[in-house]
Amino acid sequence: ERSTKSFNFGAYHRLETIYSWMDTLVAQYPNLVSKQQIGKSYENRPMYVLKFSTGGNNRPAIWIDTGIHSREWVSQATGVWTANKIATDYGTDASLTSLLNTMDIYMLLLANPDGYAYTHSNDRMWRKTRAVNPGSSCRGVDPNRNWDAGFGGPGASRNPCSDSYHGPSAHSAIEVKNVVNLIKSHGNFKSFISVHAYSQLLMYPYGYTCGSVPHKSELDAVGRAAVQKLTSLYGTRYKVGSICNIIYQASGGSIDWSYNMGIKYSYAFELRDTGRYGFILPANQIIPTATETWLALKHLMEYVRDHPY
Ligand code: PAY
Ligand code: ZN
Repeated sequence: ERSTKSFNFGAYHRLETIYSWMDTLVAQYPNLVSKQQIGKSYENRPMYVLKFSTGGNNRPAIWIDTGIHSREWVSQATGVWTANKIATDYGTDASLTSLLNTMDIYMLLLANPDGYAYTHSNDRMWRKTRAVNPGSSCRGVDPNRNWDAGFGGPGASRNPCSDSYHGPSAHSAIEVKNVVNLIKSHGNFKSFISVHAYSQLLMYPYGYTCGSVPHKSELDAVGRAAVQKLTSLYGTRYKVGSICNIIYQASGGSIDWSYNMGIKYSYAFELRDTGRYGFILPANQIIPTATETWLALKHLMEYVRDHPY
């Protein structure tokens, strides 16, 4: 087996390579990291979460998913780097250590495994799942239009051929349903963070309406402080706001669902860049992207740790 030391975090990898790297990480940090299968994808690929935990029983937890849209490769790559960062910094970074002494972190690195495999094998620009849509020759559901939050409303398409096809019903996508089941059965998530690319945004709910969430001022202030940390490293500029207000109206999104489930600290990142390379971000930007994003993630997680509810 390859050791994590020889793994190249500055490259994009295929699903099999990421899955085997996850096993290496678990083997290297058995007292901190474990792997849990949350179900299978439409095409029967296993879906795994990495759980970072120092013990306790169902501690308050932070959720981070990457790669819900398969073509947003810097998202999955940032997830891999971040998982490694959490494992290596535990015990040396005092703040992360204190966080993990009271909370757990769950990471779903490949939230859309079939789509990810397809971006390597057939179509680099594939976004959706690979579900067959009865009555249509077009495949795939947009897994970020399929959540039970304003489902089927504005900013989602009922056309199976659209990249923002919402699917036949909320949580019809097995990949979404698997996450919903885990979050509900766990019941103690305090933060839900979904990582996309690109546009350089840190967003909070809602997407399905431009109306404000009850905690808008807090979410906005925390988001701004997190982005300030991010920008401090290389000057990368981010905007902060609600999905509907800073990108577009989009219904059935994951963080709207998590927020309405009572997970107050629900955020979505849009990582680099602002469109020069877009989804085809050069691999030499993976580590800088992940490193700056980590500063924002850490700020959010520390805030969550220090503001129990
Ligand atoms: O939750 O991030 C969200 C909602 C907004 C994203 C979405 O459409 O689901 C924005 C797009 C994304 O990351 O999927 C932005 C990218 C650049 C796109 O495909 O348009
Ligand atoms: Zn996306």
